[in-house]
Amino acid sequence: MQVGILGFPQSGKTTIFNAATRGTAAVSAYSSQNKPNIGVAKMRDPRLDTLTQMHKAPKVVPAEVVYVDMPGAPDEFGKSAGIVGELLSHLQRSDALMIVARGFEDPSVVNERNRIDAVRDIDEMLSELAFADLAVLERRVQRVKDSFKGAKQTERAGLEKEQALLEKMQKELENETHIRHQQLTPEERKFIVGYKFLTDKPIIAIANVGEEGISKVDALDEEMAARFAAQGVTTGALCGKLEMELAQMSPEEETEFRAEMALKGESGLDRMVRLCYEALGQMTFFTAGPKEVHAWTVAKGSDALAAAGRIHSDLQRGFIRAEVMGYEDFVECGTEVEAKKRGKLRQEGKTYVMQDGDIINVLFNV
Ligand SMILES: Nc1nc2c(ncn2[C@@H]2O[C@H](COP(=O)(O)OP(=O)(O)OP(=O)(O)O)[C@@H](O)[C@H]2O)c(=O)[nH]1
Ligand SMILES: [Mg+2]
Repeated sequence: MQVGILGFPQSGKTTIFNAATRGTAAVSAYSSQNKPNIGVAKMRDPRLDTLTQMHKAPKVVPAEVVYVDMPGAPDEFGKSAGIVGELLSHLQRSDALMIVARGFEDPSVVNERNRIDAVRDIDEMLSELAFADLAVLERRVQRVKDSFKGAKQTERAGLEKEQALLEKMQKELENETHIRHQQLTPEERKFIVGYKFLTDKPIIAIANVGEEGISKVDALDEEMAARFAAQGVTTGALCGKLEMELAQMSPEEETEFRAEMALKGESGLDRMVRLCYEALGQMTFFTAGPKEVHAWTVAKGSDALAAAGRIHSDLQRGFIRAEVMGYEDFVECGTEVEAKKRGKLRQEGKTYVMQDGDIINVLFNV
């Protein structure tokens, strides 16, 4: 799953990218970079550690999130030039979007936005995303109208339907209802997939507060949630600079530091990954054995066949059945043999709906 990070110049996008991916991309007090940074964050999950211990497995593979950190694009934002070009195509390719808004005061870091106001910046950024979709919709409506001229009688009904749909979406988007939250039929949803609308993606908005604002994080968290929940935007406040420094420490040092600073146990990094993951409606399942313990993600509500396909296309193609047990059950039983004895290791077919934490072994034949 890919998350695209965007925001006004100098808001701390690359800093937060580094925090999330434990990366070391250059951050600077002026916008210089014009290529996106791409990095991978491992998803921490305590269940993974427990399973690894129980199986004494030498290899652990956490689930991953790919982050793409966009350059500041000073010419493209806030001047209603819209989101275009390479930036647009990176965003279109992402499964979720993360808006980073500046919430830190620092006279040494250029600020083109005259006053620090994360809520205002997020609001404008959301408008930019909506504008980008509106531009696509307008162009498409025009094209449909143009094609009426040469259209055969049989094609007209389809074109009329398309025009009505696009205009309905346009109107709702103008009223700030993101495409993701518009009432569309499954058929209509299928029809628009190819457009890769930006407001059809889950959006997470992060306020990047400075060390000096750390005490205000909870209040800002609440303010943002109240302001953006109606639009279906997930929000959070954190200190990017501090998180980046913590992400570059060893896990032991990090834990110690957090305790000293009385920071919440969950790191900003873990929290962000979790927000993305929840926004995307994903859940985790495991494959676990003496050789390897592996965490996988799949959309909530997926069946065993889809889960098998996440592991390998052969498992999906040659699916016979799956042996499934819940994480809690396995931990309680201690071993697979015991789980089987107590009837906790179940035989399930293709259509079994996967539950978060399921441990699965797919029997297959290709
Ligand atoms: N004081 C302070 N400075 C920060 C904080 N977060 C980021 N910065 C600084 O702000 C400057 C810009 O940070 P970046 O992470 O490069 O911001 P960006 O949004 O990626 O910038 P562009 O890609 O150029 O648009 C750097 O000098 C950072 O060190 C913070 O929480 N506090
Ligand atoms: Mg940057």
